[in-house]
Amino acid sequence: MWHDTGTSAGLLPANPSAGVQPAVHVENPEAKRRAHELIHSSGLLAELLAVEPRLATEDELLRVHTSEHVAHIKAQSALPGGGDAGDGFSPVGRGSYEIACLAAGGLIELLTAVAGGDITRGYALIRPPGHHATASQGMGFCLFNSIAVAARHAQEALGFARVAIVDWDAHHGNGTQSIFYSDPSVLTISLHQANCFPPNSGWINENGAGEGAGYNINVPLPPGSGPAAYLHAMTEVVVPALDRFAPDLILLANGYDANVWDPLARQMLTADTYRTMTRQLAEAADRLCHGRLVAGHEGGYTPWYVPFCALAFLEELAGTTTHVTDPLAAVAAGYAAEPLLSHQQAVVDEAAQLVPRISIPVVAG
Ligand code: 3YP
Ligand code: ZN
Repeated sequence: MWHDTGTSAGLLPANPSAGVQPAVHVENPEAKRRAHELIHSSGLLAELLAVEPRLATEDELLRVHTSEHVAHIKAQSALPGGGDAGDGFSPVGRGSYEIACLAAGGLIELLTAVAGGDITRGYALIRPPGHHATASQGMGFCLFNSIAVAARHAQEALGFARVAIVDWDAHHGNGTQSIFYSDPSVLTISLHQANCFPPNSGWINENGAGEGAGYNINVPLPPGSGPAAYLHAMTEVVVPALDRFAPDLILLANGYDANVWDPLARQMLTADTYRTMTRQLAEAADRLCHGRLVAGHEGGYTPWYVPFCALAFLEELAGTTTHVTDPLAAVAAGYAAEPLLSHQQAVVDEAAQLVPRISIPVVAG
């Protein structure tokens, strides 16, 4: 929570002489801190095993990132006023290099606990987010691609051959896609709002290349997609793809910015949708990989609703419930009841046609 994104105007750098008044950056601790406090005050935290994070080492980052990118973040982070990760609106606060290392290292430590058999499922409530960061550039508030660093660590240090990464953040997981685009040993699947962020990224025809052809799937859902569209995508694309791939581990890039009140996307999910999607993933993990399902936090910018989405997610992940129910469910009921519309179904059904391209890959080496 000490990753300092500073005073900006929403997602823009403040610029008083151009009329852009300083305010708080949209990627700030509030939604995450309130999620943690609800997980605590609901009593759920007391039922969980806490895993202490550590800094990811430079060598661990270098499994995914270029040395130039790591050096850039380190240098920006050493400046008294911080700097930027690469695109002009992804602030690197003073000391954010170490905090980004802690985010990636938190996922690594969770995986270590999973590999050691202490736990089968875990959630790293981390920031900064990571799924937009490519090998050589930070963007979209992301410095290092924590979920990608975790996937490589799972393979190279912990002996998991096949890793599936599911990304249901409202924005395209472009960084993760690009890092594993030619690699059939890491299946990447992103559900997102079509053409939201990054612009012109995340189309169905981005399906992997070379040896990795078929091992990247995008489901670019139309703006306005709600529970029906997302659950159709889970049932018709994500779960069948996981079944064909038979991963040794499922990682989840878990953003809550497809929630109905998020300012940075136009989707309509509720806390209950996250609960249902989590159950689907957990059942797949139970069936395919001894229950191993590890999530890292990504986006989600509604401080008064993200906590209820995160609680629903974590209750379901832990296989329990608390006395706290979503107090906004009744308000969202109309949006949530939106039926599957034909233009949403068409996208999902087109993506579903890619699933048979997946088989259990034989990876040399
Ligand atoms: C980055 C600039 C405009 C949208 C924003 C998206 C950040 C995010 O939550 N990515 O998953
Ligand atoms: Zn997002």
